[in-house]
Amino acid sequence: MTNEQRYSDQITTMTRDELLAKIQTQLKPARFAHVQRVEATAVRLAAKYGVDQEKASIAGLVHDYAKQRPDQDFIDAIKANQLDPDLLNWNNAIWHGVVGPVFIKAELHIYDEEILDAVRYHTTGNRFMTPLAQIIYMADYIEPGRDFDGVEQARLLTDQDLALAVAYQTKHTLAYLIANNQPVYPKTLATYNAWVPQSQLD
Ligand code: DGI
Ligand code: FE
Ligand code: FE
Repeated sequence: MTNEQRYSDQITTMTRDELLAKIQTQLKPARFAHVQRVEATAVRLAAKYGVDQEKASIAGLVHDYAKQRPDQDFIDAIKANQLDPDLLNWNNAIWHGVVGPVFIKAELHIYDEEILDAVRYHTTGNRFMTPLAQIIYMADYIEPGRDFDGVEQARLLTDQDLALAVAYQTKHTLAYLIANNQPVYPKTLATYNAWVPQSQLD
């Protein structure tokens, strides 16, 4: 996507440049570079899988918009918007996705529910994910800056079978959390149950 690119007024009146500038005020350079790599990866996957490339661009750019906010912002937002009170028992790892759309709506004026759901589910996944949400979930995991055991397999699967790739990430994230004695957010477990047992994963 070129920098001058205009988005459909249905989603935002900002150009891509204007959106990037707003995101840059919220993120340190390394995180800002990450969201641009997720965008590029998501747009490529959108073209491959017949998904709206503009939504993939915007969702990729905004998916970590709230990642570097203070905890108190999330606590205030959970209370003010009467979100599930159980969220208060979690932390930034969960909040930046689930609560991120509160800030994306208020500050970026982006209201497209498919984009916002892709942000909500980008960390934990969800039982139901549109192809756009699956693409953001995978693009975040496989963008070229990622380097972990299994990332090459995840990249191959993402190009072959999106749902199988979602299952792969979900299984490996849950295994990682368990291996590290981390608490498992209920939606992460629900994603596992919805995507992994009936998949053709090895
Ligand atoms: O924001 P990013 O670093 O780009 O990536 P992310 O949003 O996918 O993941 C943020 C972190 O969240 C990652 O270290 C894994 C962690 N995570 C995912 N599901 C769960 C979780 N952490 C806990 N405690 N519980 C979960 O269910
Ligand atoms: Fe994230
Ligand atoms: Fe991310």
